[in-house]
Amino acid sequence: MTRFDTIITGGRISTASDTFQCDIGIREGRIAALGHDLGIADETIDATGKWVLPGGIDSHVHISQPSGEGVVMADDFESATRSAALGGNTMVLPFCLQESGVPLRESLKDYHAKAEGSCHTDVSFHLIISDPTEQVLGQDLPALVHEGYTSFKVFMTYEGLALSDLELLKVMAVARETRALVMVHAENYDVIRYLTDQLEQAGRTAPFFHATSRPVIAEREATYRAISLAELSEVPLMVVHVSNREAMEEIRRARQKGLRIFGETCPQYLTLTEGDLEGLNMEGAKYVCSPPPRDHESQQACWEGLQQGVFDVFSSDHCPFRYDDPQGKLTPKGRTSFRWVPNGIPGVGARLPILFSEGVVKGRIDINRFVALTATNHARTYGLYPKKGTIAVGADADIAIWDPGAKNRLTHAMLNDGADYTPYEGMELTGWPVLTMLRGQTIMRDGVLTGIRAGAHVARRISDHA
Ligand code: DUC
Ligand code: ZN
Ligand code: ZN
Repeated sequence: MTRFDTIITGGRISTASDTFQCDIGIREGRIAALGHDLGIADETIDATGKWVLPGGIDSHVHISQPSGEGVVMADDFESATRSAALGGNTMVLPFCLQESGVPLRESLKDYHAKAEGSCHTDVSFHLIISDPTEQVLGQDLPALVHEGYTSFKVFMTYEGLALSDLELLKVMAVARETRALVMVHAENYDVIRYLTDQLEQAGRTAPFFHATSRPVIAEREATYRAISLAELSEVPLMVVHVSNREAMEEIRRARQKGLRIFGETCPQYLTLTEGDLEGLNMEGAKYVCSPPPRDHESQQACWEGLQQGVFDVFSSDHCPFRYDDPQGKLTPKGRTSFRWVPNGIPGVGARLPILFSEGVVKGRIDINRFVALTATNHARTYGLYPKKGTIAVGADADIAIWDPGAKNRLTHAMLNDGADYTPYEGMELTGWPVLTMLRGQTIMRDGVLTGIRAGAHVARRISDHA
């Protein structure tokens, strides 16, 4: 009988489409067999009473990204992927930011150097296009797509990042030519600038007013505009971090017209509201992210979007800054106005346990939808399927074993990222990943990392949507 490196026995396996009971034989990092009585292996893992799922893929995280003068992101590749592994993930997709005046390839080389040898999970970079020069559009992007960087993020807001409609169209033209997938941060820059100025003039500078300065209208309008530009350009589009019903309706309408428009939402839009930004003193800064968390009705809308398919992917938008730190949320400038509070919150470790508990355990989504939203659809969307994102013979043995009955009160210590808080502190959660396996190697067992840093960069194919 053929020998395996590892056999996982007795677990209940779920993919995006099926649930079944069988053993998994793993050889040389891949799933080599699914069946019963698979024979002998160097190691047997008993998963009786547990769910055996594809390892989570978080296709929207920020790691070691330059964040403005005097501000430092809380995670490097080691700490971010450490938290990811603790939370049942086997892959994350961070961004390589094109910095002003720096050739895109040079930035990419820097990110690779930082990631090399540090990662507990696999990684693959998206590109953020902040300056679509002729060199970038004509030379760099086509070559980089060819080399496996098959998705770009563009921003419609933020100084130094926001692209004009003309620039968005130029990037989309390259996407059409190369079949790359465009991801868009959709908020109307001028609306936000106008409201921010007004609020500051009225002395309304506390973190709470971050939410006031970025209303639903600003997100809905930009979502509509981005979709229109994608329609004109005949390219698929991923609208990331969608926070509310009105923006969702734009995506839904586009989909009904047959356009290839896709949506992503994140834990903060299911669990937080703008009320969280109201904390005493600067406490509200812990929840400053964009788009901001909205209200309970928006949370309900986002759940419907996850159930009904408006959203294809559920990502963390992990963008961590320490709270009690002058290089983080308490940067001196941030105390003068919400305008300067570092924008983003941590979530890479919490994403899966939150969706499992609030979604699967509470009956809002089934386990197959959970797998689709947290792994399979990320793999399909970003050119990784079927190597990643499913449990099938031939796929990488990227697996998370879940104890569906484990009860935990979430603390930052359990997540162990580089920040000093979690916005989800104290949530009562049922279900927790007890083992994470990357390409056949156990990287986390019972909340403890094994120390194997076998994570590698994965070049991606063209998106299934392109
Ligand atoms: N957009 C993101 O995608 N992440 C953090 C901040 C932001 O504006
Ligand atoms: Zn964004
Ligand atoms: Zn983000």
